[in-house]
Amino acid sequence: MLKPIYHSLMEKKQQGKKSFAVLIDPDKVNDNNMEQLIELATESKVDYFLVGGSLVISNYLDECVQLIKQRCSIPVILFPGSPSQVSKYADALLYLSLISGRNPELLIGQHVVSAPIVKQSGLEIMPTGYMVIDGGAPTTVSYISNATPLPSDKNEIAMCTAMAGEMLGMKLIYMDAGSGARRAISESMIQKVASCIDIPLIIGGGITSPEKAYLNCKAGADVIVVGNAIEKDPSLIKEMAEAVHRIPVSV
Ligand code: 1GP
Repeated sequence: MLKPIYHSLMEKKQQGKKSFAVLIDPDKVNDNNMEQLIELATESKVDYFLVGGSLVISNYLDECVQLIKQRCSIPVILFPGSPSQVSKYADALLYLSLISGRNPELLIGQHVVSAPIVKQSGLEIMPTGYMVIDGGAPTTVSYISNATPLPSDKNEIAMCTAMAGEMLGMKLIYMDAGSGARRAISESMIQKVASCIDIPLIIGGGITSPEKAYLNCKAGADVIVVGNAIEKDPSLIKEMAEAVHRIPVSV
């Protein structure tokens, strides 16, 4: 089966190209601000939309994904916080296993329950080793997951976790300090993890400036995800995308 999004991620990784993804929390948007966001994202050459959240309580997921698909050609990747967040209108789904935690429900339990729905969805499924890194304060993901985040200064644990994830067959590693994290993931941790895996590395959580996005890419991130900062100031999209796309030209 053709896996176009993963293929493009691997191709970009091989070429040293970085991607910028805007995270949309369906609880925090409506048709009006989505239109503006889609326009800005298209102009700024955003690579992906990630849609989802640790706690989605509205019914706006399907509509939100459909609106994006009608208005632009930016691929939509689901980033589900629970098995209920599956929309057949998206392009792909991060099939997340919380490998930094020791909560069996999020390592395999919820996957077993949702497997038939996920399989029937027709979405491109991307097995993803999800690592929550301590971001300096409890975030929704750290609370909801009921799992201890990986300490932010334990680069070796992060490296071994990512390596184990890759050897278990994960196709992506997503290191996340959690939405609105006080402290984003350090470049030294990104660099160490990137140096010991061959699969694409997604970094998110608490990235609020284009400089930080740029430094994360320089350290080895392949995809930068920003949600909160763009919710507060959508005009940041352009600068963030430019900072990420500046690599590899200026390294
Ligand atoms: C959270 O990685 C994402 O899961 C994005 O975080 O909202 O802090 O940008 P922010």
